[in-house]
Amino acid sequence: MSIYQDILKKKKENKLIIAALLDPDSEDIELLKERISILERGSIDYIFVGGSTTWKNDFTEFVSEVKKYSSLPIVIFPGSANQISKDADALLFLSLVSGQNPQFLIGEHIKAAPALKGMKIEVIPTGYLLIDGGNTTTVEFISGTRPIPQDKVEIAKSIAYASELLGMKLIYLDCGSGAKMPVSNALIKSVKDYINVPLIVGGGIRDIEKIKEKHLAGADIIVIGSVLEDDPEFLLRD
Ligand code: 1GP
Repeated sequence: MSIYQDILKKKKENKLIIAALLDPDSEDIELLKERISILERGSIDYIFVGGSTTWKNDFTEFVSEVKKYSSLPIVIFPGSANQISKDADALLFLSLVSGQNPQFLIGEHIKAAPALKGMKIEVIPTGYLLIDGGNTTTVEFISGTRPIPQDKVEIAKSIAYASELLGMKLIYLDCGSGAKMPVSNALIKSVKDYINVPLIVGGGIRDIEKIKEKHLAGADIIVIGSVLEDDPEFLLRD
């Protein structure tokens, strides 16, 4: 079964999907084996790998290391065309639809296309909306786009549905890594009711109650990153 079929199946069964984000720039490659063995014991469905920058670790080497230690599906959540690897199971072909920067709407995609053509990796077109989480995140700086204020619900809904009409198979509402506050339940619900494709929500989600709340509001996939860096055993205590 493809990753996308698996997501659709779980969505239909109303089963919460949790993705743990490993950002190569925040991880110590030496400690990866231990980090992944803890993730494997928690209730994680997928490992997402990616980030706004790749200054610290070589991306392809990092994904190979993750694959070496993990039996969970690996999904690339790329910050640029440089974040591609044949060792991953799928790649979210993210278009930053909340902004008007052509580089992240189509530019990085053109650069990545020839490499993806020769790979067996499952490519899932995804509309990515950056939402204001109360602080300036790395993705805002790097992408040069402004996040959508949480009360501009109609804007978020229109962008999400326009993305679906353009053929995107997933919609991702993200406040960015380390956001002060996550996407509100009200915004999640409004967008969810307006689209048909599965909804991913991430950024600033740091406790089990919030995970449950966001799922109840309509998130099919919850992405958690920073909390697992600060407290690797977070999901083991559920
Ligand atoms: C960032 O949604 C992810 O793009 C995860 O965010 O690191 O805040 O959990 P956190």
